[in-house]
Amino acid sequence: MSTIDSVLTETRVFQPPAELVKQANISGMAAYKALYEEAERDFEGFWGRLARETLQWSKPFTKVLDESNAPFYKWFEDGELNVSYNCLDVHLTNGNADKVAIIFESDDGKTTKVTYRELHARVCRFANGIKALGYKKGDRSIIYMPMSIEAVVAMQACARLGITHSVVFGGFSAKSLQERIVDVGASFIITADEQVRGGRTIPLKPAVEEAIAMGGCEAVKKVIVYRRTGGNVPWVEGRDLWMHDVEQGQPDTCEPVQVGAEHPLFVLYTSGSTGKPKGVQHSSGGYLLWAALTMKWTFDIKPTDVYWCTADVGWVTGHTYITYGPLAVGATQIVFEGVPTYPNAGRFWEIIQKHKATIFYTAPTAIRSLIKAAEASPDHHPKKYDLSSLRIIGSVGEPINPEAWVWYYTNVGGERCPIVDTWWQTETGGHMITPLPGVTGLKPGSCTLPLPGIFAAIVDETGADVELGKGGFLVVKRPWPAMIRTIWGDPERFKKSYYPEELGGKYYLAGDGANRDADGYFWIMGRIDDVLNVSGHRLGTMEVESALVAHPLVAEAAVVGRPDDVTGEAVVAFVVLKRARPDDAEAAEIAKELRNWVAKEIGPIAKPKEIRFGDNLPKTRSGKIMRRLLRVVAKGEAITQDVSTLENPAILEQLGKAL
Ligand code: 7RM
Repeated sequence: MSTIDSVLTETRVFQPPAELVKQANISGMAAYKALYEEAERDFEGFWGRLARETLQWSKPFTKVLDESNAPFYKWFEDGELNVSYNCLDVHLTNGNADKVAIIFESDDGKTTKVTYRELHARVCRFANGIKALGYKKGDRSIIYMPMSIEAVVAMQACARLGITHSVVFGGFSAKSLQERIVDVGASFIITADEQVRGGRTIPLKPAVEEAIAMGGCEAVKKVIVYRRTGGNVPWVEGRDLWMHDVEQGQPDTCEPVQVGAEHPLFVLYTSGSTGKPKGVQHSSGGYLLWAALTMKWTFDIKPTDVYWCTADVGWVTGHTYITYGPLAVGATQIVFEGVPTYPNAGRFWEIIQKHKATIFYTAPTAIRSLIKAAEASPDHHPKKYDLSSLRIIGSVGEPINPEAWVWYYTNVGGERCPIVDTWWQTETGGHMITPLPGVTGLKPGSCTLPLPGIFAAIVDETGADVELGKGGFLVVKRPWPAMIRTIWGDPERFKKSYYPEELGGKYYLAGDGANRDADGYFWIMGRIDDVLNVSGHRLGTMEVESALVAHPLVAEAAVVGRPDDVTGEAVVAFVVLKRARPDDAEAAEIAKELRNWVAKEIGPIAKPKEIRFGDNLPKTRSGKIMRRLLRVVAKGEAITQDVSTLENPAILEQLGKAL
């Protein structure tokens, strides 16, 4: 990641093309400022107006915001709506019925298209089937599926019935899956037999089986399986059902269940600074409002756009910018099953060319890996493809380094597409700080300015504003409709994590360090807590440590992040075994074993890139592990910090050498 100094001396500003400004949904700086000022002048009036204009309410709300039990804010509380109705039914009568909703591009390059009318019918049939099994509003489901039309159908069908879904990324292990099933109290699971990525099949149903066998999942009475490959998978008669059988014979209309605006649409688990992932609970009304609005504002979505977000529905980006936002605004979108490098590193560019995508949204880690790949195989360089359909490109998940930004801007965007570098989090529900394509002059590496209604600021450890140019904690001073409502089952942890007393308990603490330059532009510096960002995925260092110490050989472990050219950060683990420190040959063997162990405990994304063994870990006299020093050691740098508080300074040398 760039240092504060290097980013703040970046002087290039890339202005949006006049053509784009002219037609933009928010056109020009004056229009942006007018909206921002409207929110400042009349906060509730602003949000109330947008909520009425953007969504269809079966029962209108009479009050916009209830702050009486802050930070448990309530938005549009007495209003009622159905999220799936707002994503599907509305398009049956507004001219979008025969418009393509999803262009599905399978791993092996086959295309399947569904219109809004067809998607509506599929969601209704599946929802009717779920209802026939006895599930209803208030129940929770786990969705563990590959990227597919069926995953969107599953999520939308739950939303239609008021069932709170919790999607678990298909790359998470059975153990991670089990923890989420138990924590959210799921009574059924929707999964697939296998997923297909990069020409390989990866089992999903067997992981569900394994998860259930771990115990605590007694509430799960049905497992619904989408048949993706037809591969042989374990089957429990009476409990397991094929998705197509559940849909079979069901009518293709299904009365949407109206829910209060605060009804939990979903719970999505994300890493925090302790070992246990947090179940981030989102609302129905405020969340959907922001999903739809940011599609219009950030992506400037228009009826003729072909939009493509490369995220997986297992992450929040896939929730807001695949399953909900694009459908709420009636967009045509691409859903991609595969990986950026299969069958070759030109896959993304080929898909853009094939479907004439106009908006493309991906992660810096993908861009960085494709830069490397394009250098290695020039045939798959974006310049070899016709990407002239693109008009806006986006970035999400981690800070984008200026070099990658310029490559993306030049080679993918053809120097004509604004890059929307969107800063946001699982907890924020949608974009928070981002350029607007028809408004903002771009500086490579900066997410620029907050959206209208978002009162982002940088404060010191007492909660006081810092001056421009002085780094600090990124906070949001006022609530916003799509914000996290609570941590599922743990309101205390919600308060402590996001509204800490130290900051007066009034501001939302994002957990990122940030800086602002003289133009007021935000520059995100990365996490201030023990959360790593590996390939745009959040990973708690404690989570990986807990996994490591659960291995019978391991006495103690400390995990830190190390900057990495492709993945942004890489996991480095320092491990003390219960037996003597292994010699080199043995170390390689045990390291392999531990990496596989972590993949089994959490998922392959959490595998340490490097494991170093020591007789001990650097600790203070009071026994605290000095991760700050381990970060330096992991980078292979010499320690220049004061180590006088260390109990055992000699250990640093041993860990530094142990490669
Ligand atoms: C959407 C998502 C959130 C964390 C966040 C940041 C980092 C995300 C950007 C970014 C700099 C960006 N949700 N982050 N986007 N940092 N610039 N445009 O990623 O919950 O998984 O992660 O990701 O540290 O706190 S997330």
